[in-house]
Amino acid sequence: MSAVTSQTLQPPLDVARIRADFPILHQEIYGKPLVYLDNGATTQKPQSVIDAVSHYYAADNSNVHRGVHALSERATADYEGARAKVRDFIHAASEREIVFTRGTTEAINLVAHSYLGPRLQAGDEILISHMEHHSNIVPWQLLCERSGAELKVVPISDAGEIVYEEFERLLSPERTKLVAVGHVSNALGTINPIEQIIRAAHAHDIPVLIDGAQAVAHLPVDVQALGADFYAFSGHKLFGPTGIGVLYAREALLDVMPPYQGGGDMIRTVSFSGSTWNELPYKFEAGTPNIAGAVGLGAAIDYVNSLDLALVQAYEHDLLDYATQQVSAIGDIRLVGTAQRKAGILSFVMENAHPHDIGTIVDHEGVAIRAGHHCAMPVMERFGVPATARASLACYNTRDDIDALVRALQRVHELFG
Ligand code: C6P
Repeated sequence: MSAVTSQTLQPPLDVARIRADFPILHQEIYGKPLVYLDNGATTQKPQSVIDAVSHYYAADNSNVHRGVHALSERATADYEGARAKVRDFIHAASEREIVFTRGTTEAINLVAHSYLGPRLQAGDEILISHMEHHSNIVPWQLLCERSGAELKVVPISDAGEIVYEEFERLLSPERTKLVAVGHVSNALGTINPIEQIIRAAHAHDIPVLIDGAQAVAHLPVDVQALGADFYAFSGHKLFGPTGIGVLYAREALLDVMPPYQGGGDMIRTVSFSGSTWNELPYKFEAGTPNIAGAVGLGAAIDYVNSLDLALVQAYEHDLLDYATQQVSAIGDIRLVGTAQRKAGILSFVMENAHPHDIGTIVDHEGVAIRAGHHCAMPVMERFGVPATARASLACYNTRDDIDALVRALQRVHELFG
């Protein structure tokens, strides 16, 4: 009998075809072919997303949920169609659980303001990890300042993994009111054991927010299978436009949360004696929303669905292994973030070159990476560095891209080494 499984029979990712879908990739920077390795900051957009946004403005532009005319009906159908795509993409139970926001940051602030804010008292605790992005730290700090609650931080190991025993120790059945952790760390690439974290928190009825900003373009996400109470992500890191993002929240939670902002569309009735709120999810979408952004996000989800995220994940895993090997072989490089389970992020420092110098020199070789603290200053402090250089992968990157990065880093090594 053949040992070949249906898995091994799957065609590999057709990266040449994927690259052809992204017009921006086909250009030169300083006379060198562009190698885009800054996907953690934002991903590039396929032609289908650019076309969807352009078609929306050229053919359907109008306001949503308001007009009785044909254009408004079309715009509303486009906008709500995008919501249905998001629901299916993350396997939410209902469109009522999909709130459009400006991005991950606003989604987390919405939870801080409308869910946790009204519940938090002095003596309560919010539990996060040491590897969070500032968007999953500062909203909680602001709440703690106002309420007298305390922010508790789970330490991370030298490899950049959550110290799980410490998480269990810090999770207090009496005091912890929310656990908020990233699915994938933007500074280290670590994939956190969120299934285990959610199970442990739920054993004490503690809700969990997952910051999925760095996950959704790289791993399949099923919010119901995970049991996540809140899951936040940004469209622009998922091949969609900037200025649009999603807060997924369980309907039972959204039901009891007060509105985040007041204005048009979030009300049912308004009078000077008091107002009443629209049904879910509109209660949380005050004012004219980013309709074109939602349309673009819907097209981005169609695009990702056409690829198969499980294949993408396997491909990027292989590319990360290759990049890790090749980059570590360069003399004075130290990797920051060496977790067992990682997504396509390679953060590193060089003995003699500041990350900003690394970023500038490789840019002149056509290679775009990010250098800085990556909005994760506590991670930098934990690893004793002011900043790192970071190459972050997407499904359109190739081994040739990694080879170009390595050549550019060798140039840095020659100059500073
Ligand atoms: N990280 C990076 O280069 P917004 O800005 O709202 O779309 O996403 C914020 C955010 C939240 N959580 C994580 C884990 C993130 O990585 C980001 C954005 C970018 O790493 C810009 S700092």
